[in-house]
Amino acid sequence: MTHPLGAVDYTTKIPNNVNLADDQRVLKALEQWHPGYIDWWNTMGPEGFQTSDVYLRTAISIDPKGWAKFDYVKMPDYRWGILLAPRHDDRQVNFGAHKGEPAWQEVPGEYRAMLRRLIVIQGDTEPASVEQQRHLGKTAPSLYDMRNLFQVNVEEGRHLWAMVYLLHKYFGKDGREEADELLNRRSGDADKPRMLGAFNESTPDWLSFFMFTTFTDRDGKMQLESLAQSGFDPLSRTCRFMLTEEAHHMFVGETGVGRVIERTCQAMKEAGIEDAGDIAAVRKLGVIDLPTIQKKANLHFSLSLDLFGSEVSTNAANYYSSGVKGRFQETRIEDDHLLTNATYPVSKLVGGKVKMVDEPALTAINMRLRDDYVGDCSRGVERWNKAIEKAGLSFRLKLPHVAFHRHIGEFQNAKASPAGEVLTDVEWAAEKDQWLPSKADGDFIESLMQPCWERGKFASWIAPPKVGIDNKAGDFEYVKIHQA
Ligand code: BYC
Repeated sequence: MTHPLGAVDYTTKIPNNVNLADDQRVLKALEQWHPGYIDWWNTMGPEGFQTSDVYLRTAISIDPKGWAKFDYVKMPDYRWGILLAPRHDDRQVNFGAHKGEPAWQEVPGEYRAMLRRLIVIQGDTEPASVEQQRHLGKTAPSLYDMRNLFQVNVEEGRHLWAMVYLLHKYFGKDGREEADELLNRRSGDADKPRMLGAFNESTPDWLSFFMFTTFTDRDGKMQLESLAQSGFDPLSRTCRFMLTEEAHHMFVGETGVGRVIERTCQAMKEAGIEDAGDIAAVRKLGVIDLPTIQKKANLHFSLSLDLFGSEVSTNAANYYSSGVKGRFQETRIEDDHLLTNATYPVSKLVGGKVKMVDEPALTAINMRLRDDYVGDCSRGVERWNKAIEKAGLSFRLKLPHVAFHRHIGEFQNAKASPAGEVLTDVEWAAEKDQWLPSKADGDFIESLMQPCWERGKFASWIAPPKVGIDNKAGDFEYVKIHQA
C-alpha cells in the first residue's frame, strides 16, 4: 500500500522537533521520499505481519521521562518521527584541529564529503538489519519475542529516517540521491549489496537474531556514541536521541541469549546432565547446547569486530582530526583531544604471531573504539556466565580472540583459533566446525524454530522473560495476529 502523496499530512504524521512545518524545502523532499520508503517497508519489512496489531512504543518527544508511548499499531502506520536531542548553544567542537570552536550548525564545505559518507554508511545499516530479519516473525518463539523483533525493526526504520533527514536537510541534490540509494541497496544482493560486511550476512534463526542484537547493535551503540561527539551538531543531536532507543535493542539481544542459556541449564539440570559437552543428550531435550551457543557468539562477535574497520586507519585519523567523529565518551577522556604526539597499543600480526605494537594514537582510533566495545561485550558475557554458574555447571562462555575469523584489518589474511593462535590453512579447515556453527548445527537450530504464538506460551528452547514490556502481565497479547 502506498499512501497517495496528497493524503500524507507530514506536520502531524511525522512527529518532529525540527520545525518541519516551517521548512518547506525539506518537507517537500521528505514527502517525495516517503512513498518509496513505505514501498520498501511493505516489500522488505517484516514478512506476513504488516496487518497485525503490534504493541509498540513510539518516540513522540525527547523528554527523558516520557519520550515514548505504547499502543497497538499496524507497522506500516508506525509514526517514524524525526527527533533530535536538545540543542545547547554553547556546545563546541571538542577534539581535533577545530577544538574550542563553536559546534557547526551547517556542514563545513571542506568536510562535506566525509560527513556525507559517514551518514550514508550509518543510514545503510538500518534498513539492512530489517531486511536481514524480515522472515523471523514466522518462527517467533512467543508473542513477547515477536513484538520485540518488530519494535527493533520499526526503530531501525526510524533511524533510517533520522539519517535521511540529515541528507535532505544539509546535503542538497546529492543528499537526495543518496537517500534514494538507501532504499535501493539490499542486504546480501549480489549486484546492490549493503555497504558493510555484517549487514550482508543472513540471520537464519532466533539465536542469530539475539546474537546480532547483542553484538552488532552494540557496534551500533559504539559508532553512534562516536558520531554523537561530532562537531557537526545536527549529527550529534540525532545520534544522541537514537542511543535512547538502541539500549532496548541490546536488551532484547542480551536477555534473549540469557533466556536461551537459562532454559538449556534448566533442562540439563532436570535431566541430570552435568557435561555440557554431551551435545547429543542435551539436544534431545529440545534445547540448544551451550557449545553451539558459544559458536554462534564466536560468529557474531567476529563479524561485528569487522565493523570497526582497520585497526590502523588514516580514514579514522582524518575523521578525528577534522572533528567529525570522536572517541567513545570523548569529553570524559583526560588528554589533549588532539592526539598529535600520543601513541596507542594495537594488536598486530608480527612474524606470524599476534603482538601489541604502539602506533600513533590518531591512526589507532578504530582500535581504541574496538577495545571499548570488547570491554562492553565482556561484561555481557559475564552476565550470561553467572546464570550458568548459578545452575551449577562448570561450562563458561568466552569471547574469542580479536584475531579469530576476521575479514577486515590486521588479521584478515590470517587463520587464528579462538585462543589467538595462528594456524595453517589445513589446521583451520580441520578445526573450524568446532568454532563456528556448522551446517549440522544450523539444521538442528532450524528444527527448533517452530512458531509459538499462544498468549503467555514460550517455545521449548527459551525461558520466559522476568518482566513484561511496559510491565504487562505474562499472558499479555503483544501481537494480535492478522496474517497477510
Ligand atoms: N565492511 O580505514 P578503514 C548500526 C571499508 S552499526 C565493508 O579500514 P574506516 C546498526 C571502509 O568503508 C554502526 N567495508 O575503516 C547495528 C573504507 O572504504 P573506502 C554503523 C568496510 O573507514 C545493528 C575501507 O574499508 N555505523 O548502527 O576507518 C542494526 C578502509 O576503511 C568495513 C557506522 O559504521 C566493513 N566491515 O572505518 C542496525 C559509522 N570496514 O572509504 C544498525 C559510520 C571498513 O576506502 N562508519 N570498510 O571506500 C564509519 O565510521 C566507518 O566507515 C567504519 C570503517 C567504522 C565503518
